[in-house]
Amino acid sequence: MSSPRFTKLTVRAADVPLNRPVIAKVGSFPKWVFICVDVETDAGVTGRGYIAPYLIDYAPAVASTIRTLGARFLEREIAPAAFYDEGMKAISLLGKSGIALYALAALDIAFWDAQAKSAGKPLAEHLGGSIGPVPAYNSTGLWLGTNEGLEAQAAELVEQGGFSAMKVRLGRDSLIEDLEAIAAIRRGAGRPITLLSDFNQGLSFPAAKERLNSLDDAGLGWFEEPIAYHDLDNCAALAAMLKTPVIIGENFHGPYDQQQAIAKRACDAVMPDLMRIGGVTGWLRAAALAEPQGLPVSSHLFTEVSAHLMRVTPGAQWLEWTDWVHPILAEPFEVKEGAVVIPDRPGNGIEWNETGLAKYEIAC
Ligand code: SMN
Ligand code: MG
Repeated sequence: MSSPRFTKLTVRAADVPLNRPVIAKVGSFPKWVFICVDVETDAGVTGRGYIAPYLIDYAPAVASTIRTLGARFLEREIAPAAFYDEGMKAISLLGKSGIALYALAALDIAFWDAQAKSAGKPLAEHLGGSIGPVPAYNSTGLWLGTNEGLEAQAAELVEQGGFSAMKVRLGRDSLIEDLEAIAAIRRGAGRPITLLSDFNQGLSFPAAKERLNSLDDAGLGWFEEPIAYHDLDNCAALAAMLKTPVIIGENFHGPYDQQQAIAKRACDAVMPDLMRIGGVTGWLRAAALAEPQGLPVSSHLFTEVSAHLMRVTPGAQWLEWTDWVHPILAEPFEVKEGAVVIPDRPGNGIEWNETGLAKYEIAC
């Protein structure tokens, strides 16, 4: 059976309001910008995917790069892994990272969806796995700012899908504030939860040594990105010093960045980001690099496609869950007892809610 032929590319952008605005060391965001890709084929299926490049002002640049890169694959039989390698060569003079890599990832996600759809299988099955529950943590709140209201918010986050895990952003102005935030969340949750923490690179190395040492007995599930992500030597020093696992990875641009972190023993666990790691193909290669080290792998954003990938990832740990894309999805994935349910339909499960997409669409 031949693969479907890629006949038409559509790229759209949407700026979707968030229920709880993001307030983190990397920035504050009342809305989240999505770039949505449709890959039409001659087989009657359309591959879909989205990326989210944070900065709305750059949405046109990202969309234009997707269109330029996508044009080289038009009229060809879809072969995602081969297209990924060819795409990497094509962007190498721009650098195999940043916007060029995001564009490749966006196409790769949609190509895999088209191929899985034409095979009639959910992506997880197409990749050799099975569909089933994916343990997830609620990442839609507990941002920086005042600690007031954290207790009530934690109660809401547990309620929202039976979650037993959530993530707090730490590195507040003082240790006391971090400790108070943790206590408020545990009170609000009302039952034992796994509480993960994210510093979003907000600490200097000396400050991280002090702060993380003081938080090491707080029972947190992990310390995420305590210091600048590229400072692998000092990440390694922190990982060696602390009992709580140190996790990095949302800023790996492609699998080789992850390989460098592994070689430096910079972390105890990794969390590739579907967009920055290079889409489905990039993820699979990163997962293969983590396995021989026995490193747990968690996901960063992009709940739907990451859920499929976690089903074929050795050492899969926590799926990051947000509902940010829901207003533009036809059928958001369900969450039951704190696990994401992968829908039993062909492909990655992403179809657009065209009304929602039209409502939030912006020029790109
Ligand atoms: C994060 C995600 C999205 C916006 C800001 C911060 C965070 C995470 O690093 O890991 O969820
Ligand atoms: Mg993070």
